[in-house]
Amino acid sequence: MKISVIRDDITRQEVDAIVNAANESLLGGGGMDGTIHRAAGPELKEECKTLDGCPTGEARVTKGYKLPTDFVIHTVGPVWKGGGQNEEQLLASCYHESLKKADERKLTSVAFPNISTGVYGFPKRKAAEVALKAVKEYREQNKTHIEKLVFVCFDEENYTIYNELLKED
Ligand code: AR6
Repeated sequence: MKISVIRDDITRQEVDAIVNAANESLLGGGGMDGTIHRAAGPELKEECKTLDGCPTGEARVTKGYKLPTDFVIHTVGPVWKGGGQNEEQLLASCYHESLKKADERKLTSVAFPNISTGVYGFPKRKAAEVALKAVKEYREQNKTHIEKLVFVCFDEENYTIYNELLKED
């Protein structure tokens, strides 16, 4: 599993699955979630309605509809409340659970956004450290089908942080 970083819009990624930073209702929202729903078309929301939501730290899978990706893995990141509410463990769980869902379907390429670092307010550097640690742990502990994992950063700050952390690796 090769880990890389790009600066782009996640809805443009031609991978087997993109991960959506959703909320527990799974019925859409603002930020990237809204962009994904607009790009996928209304059928995505129809399928999401059948899922009955998703608890924070877990993940659910739908088809990608009009997106250039076969699947969307919807995961719900924690809202940052200062760090004492299990936020880091819950964020790590989003990455683990999303990778598990991709592996269950034998997918080979997955694009991740910077979960929780927008509206949910998770400090970006800490979130990037948690994300990288989580995916590397997953890679060490599992026999994965995933060959390509790309972190798609939308804002310059996240892109800079991920480049720094990946260089240190
Ligand atoms: N492609 C990739 N990354 C993006 C895009 C995009 N098109 N648009 C924004 N980002 P956020 P959260 C980055 O707020 O913090 C929604 O309303 C953005 O720069 O989308 O997990 C949901 O329904 C930021 O770094 O997600 C939830 O209610 C990152 O994506 C809530 O927001 C995450 O920003 C989830 O909040």
